[in-house]
Amino acid sequence: MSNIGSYQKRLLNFNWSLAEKELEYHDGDIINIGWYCSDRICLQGKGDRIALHFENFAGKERKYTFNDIRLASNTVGTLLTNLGLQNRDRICLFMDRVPELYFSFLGILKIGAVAQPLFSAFGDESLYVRLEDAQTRAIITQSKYLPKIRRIRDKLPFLEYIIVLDHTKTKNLENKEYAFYLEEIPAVEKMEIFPTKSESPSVLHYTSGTTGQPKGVQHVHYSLISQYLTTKWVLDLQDDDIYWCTADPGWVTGTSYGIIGPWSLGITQCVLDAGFSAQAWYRFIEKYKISMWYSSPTAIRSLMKAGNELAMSYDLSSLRHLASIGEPLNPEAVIWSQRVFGKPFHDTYWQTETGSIMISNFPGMKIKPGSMGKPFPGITGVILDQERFEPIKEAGKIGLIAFRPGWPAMMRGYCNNQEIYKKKFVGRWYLTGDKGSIDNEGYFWFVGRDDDIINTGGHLVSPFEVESALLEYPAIGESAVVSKPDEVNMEVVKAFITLKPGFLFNSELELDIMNFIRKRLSSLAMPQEIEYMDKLPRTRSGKIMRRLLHAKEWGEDIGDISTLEND
Ligand code: 6R9
Repeated sequence: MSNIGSYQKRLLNFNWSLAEKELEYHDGDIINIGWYCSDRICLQGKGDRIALHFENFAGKERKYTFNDIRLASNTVGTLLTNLGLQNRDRICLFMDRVPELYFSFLGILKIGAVAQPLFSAFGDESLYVRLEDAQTRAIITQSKYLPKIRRIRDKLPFLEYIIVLDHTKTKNLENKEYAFYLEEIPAVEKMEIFPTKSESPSVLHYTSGTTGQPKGVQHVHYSLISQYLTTKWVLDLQDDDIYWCTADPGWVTGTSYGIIGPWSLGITQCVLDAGFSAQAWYRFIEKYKISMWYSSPTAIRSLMKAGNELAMSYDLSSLRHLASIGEPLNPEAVIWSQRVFGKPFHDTYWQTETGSIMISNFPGMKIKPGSMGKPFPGITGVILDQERFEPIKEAGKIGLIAFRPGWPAMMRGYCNNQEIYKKKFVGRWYLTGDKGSIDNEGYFWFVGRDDDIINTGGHLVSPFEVESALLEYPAIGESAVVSKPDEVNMEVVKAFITLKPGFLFNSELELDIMNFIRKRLSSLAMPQEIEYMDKLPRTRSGKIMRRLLHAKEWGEDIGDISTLEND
């Protein structure tokens, strides 16, 4: 029996107070995610239950009970307080998926500070703009990332603490640097948890914008209400489940459903801190007897590529429920998983901004492969007419995917960017920036984004950011960035460039530019192909016509080009 039972019945008289009741929260109470994910579970008598099975790329294993994570997050919290950090300070987590990342996340929340998780794969520039924008006061990292931080810290006047959490003897510490080795610090049994309230800031996630720099999406502690209930009803986590969310906490999926959801329910989860390989993933499922698996379409397509035989050579019979997030889940992937695992992947749809799952295929619901499913109870989702912003009644007609604001995990603003935040709302609706349609049975179908953002393997990349970085390369005159089709990642980054006089385009230069972007931004933002042009197509008003380049890559009709500049 699934947790949600009947979706239809849950829709009737739905109220979020149901989750509040289960979490014993009353309006106006203290609510602290760090406490809910550790102390409360221990108070329920589950302190000895495994909270985290961890394994790294070298096969090193660790396991931690809920009591262990309670103590470790107390220890980090106390350490931060002793250094002089306090509530509302922004503290960046810049680490691989090591246990210290998870403890620190809870520890930061316990002192009422704001956790700002960033991918450790980010290059100098990507890291710098996010720390600068958030006026981040401290960064928690691993010794291997110190050189990266040292290169940019002089440009970051607000950054007062660089905390290395994996070394006792990091040699030659410099100004503002502190090193600790958690295993050697006496565990802190009791700490005063900061009395955060529902609207106190909790997590700050950066997401790519269409223009300008990435935007910091601010969440609050009350998000727990949505994250708890969606984890229970959509991911269907049950007491004896072993859960694996493959997402990195640098991405919202890795916090909402890779920390907060499962741990607020007291569920055992597994973390594999290693790059993708089909063998390693199947072995991991087999070894830990994973029963609930939350992954992404790109990973699923990569597994499909690795072949059925490989999947069949492992004992994957522990798998009970599968779900997917981040990009369109193609129907073939759903059908394939049914064939190979005996279970379909259940697509879910949401965003950094929404904080929790908005649309999904619920356990027990008829799955239409290719559809995202139906809105979570309490969520009003519509398709709006693109001109009048009125809900479209007609089944199958394409428009903008929008929601009625008011669910607990909705973002509370973009950091330093109230203007762009306001633009996300029209009338009574929050605009997702995605296009889709609803069929005659109320299922939502994704069509595409309503902007230029590139979704490569589930990661959003802003063409603007890549174009700006390209212009910093000495030989490049102009740049335009679009997506191009890709079998596994659905789309990848492609750059068109012109060169300054005196430079010649060849494969050596192309490789050097690629490396330049990988180091400055990240491997995800790195163009997979760079095409040289004498001149970029522009509108009469001088804007680069990305639309034209995009159509060329996707073999689409180029549409109206009447504004294209003539020679
Ligand atoms: C959680 C997360 C959000 C954007 C979203 C949409 C795309 C997410 C999808 C999907 C098709 C799905 N997206 N889920 N597209 N089908 N099931 O992914 O957050 O990184 O902010 O991305 O991803 O375009 O607007 P985020």
